[in-house]
Amino acid sequence: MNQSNPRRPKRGSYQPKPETVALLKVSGNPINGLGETIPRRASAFFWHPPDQHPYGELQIVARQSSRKCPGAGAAFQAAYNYPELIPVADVRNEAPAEQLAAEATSFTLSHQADAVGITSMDPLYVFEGYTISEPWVIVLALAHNYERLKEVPSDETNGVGVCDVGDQYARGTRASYALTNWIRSQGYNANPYPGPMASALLLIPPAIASGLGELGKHGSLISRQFGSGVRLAGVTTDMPLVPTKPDRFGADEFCKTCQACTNACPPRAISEQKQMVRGVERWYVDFDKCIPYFAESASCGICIAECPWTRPTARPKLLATMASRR
Ligand code: B12
Ligand code: SF4
Ligand code: SF4
Repeated sequence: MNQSNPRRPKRGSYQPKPETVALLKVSGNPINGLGETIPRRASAFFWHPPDQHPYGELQIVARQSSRKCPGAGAAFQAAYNYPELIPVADVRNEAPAEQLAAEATSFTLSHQADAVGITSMDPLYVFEGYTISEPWVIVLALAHNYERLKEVPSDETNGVGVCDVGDQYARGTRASYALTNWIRSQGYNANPYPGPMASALLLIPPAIASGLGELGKHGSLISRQFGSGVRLAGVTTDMPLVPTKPDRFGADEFCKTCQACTNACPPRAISEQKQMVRGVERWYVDFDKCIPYFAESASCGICIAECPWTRPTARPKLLATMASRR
């Protein structure tokens, strides 16, 4: 744990405020399908419209706690500054799928995204109650600035970490809207899913399928290029494309013995063992333990900042170690 960061509670000392606990009216773990053995779509809850799930008031508290940090209001305002979408052009670019995939990738990388993956749509990527008709998902990765991210959690005295979160969401908004409009200009339908709200598309599963990284013990994606310090955005489309391959570089294996995030998480929300969730055995974060601290501490983010893969100086050594073990 980063003991020099005065905003982080010492291990084991965090207790949620009674008014926060009072807003956690039902457990989120059954909603997430913890213990369920049959695959199903994820239920829409946090970061969906606050009147449509049991944590609406807690969501408002979480938003307020991040917006009171210096600079965060403007940073998130930029993330919600959605550009206008153009209509789909009448004339189609009839190039082969390989060429269209290469052009879409190069367009995205030259419009603020740091990495791109492509995968075919799976109904399990779409939240229950939503519909997406396009057969392809393009996932965009937006890297955090490590020096800024490691300042989390933020509060009224220091908003550096949460501002970097807002800034990367804003890049995701600009990049995903630019790509959507480019695809539409080529005569194909496309829709952007940039966040910060959850919207219809679950982002980590298509990101893993398209090779942007592996799932870490802390429940976030770990990328070979950026570690855990990375935001995601999506674009769905009916433009013919070619999928990119999954990337296994040893992150899942490394998590089996590393405890950096479990030790750093103030409410001890990160499970040591994989668990069965909606029919898949995988790493899982206890929602009920995470959410009070998340809501009180400007969206926390300690787990992704403390993950050794996120440190630019550590990443090459970890990659080499894991490659030598395979
Ligand atoms: C709701 C939400 C939250 C909620 C609830 C999360 C939860 N797990 O219950 C709260 C507010 C607690 C939260 C916290 C955080 N979040 Co959040 N969150 C989302 C959001 C909007 C929807 C995800 C969701 O509904 N999860 C609920 C269910 C589905 O969770 P789950 O079953 O445990 O599955 C999780 C993973 O295992 C994976 N997953 C889901 N299905 C499957 C299937 C398979 C086979 C696998 C391998 C993985 C997998 O995705 C889920 C991510 O929560 C996504 C954006 C999006 N549209 O996807 C961002 C997102 C997942 N969050 C993100 C981040 C970074 C965080 C935080 C670190 C906060 C921060 N400051 O950035 C913490 C991490 C703590 C945690 N618990 O995960 C990033 C992750 C980026 C990355 N590197 O992977 C995302 C993608 C936002 C973005 N646009 O970049 N988050
Ligand atoms: S975001 Fe949640 S899981 Fe991650 S360190 Fe904070 S409280 Fe723990
Ligand atoms: S901190 Fe360690 S255990 Fe946690 S996700 Fe990163 S590598 Fe895995």
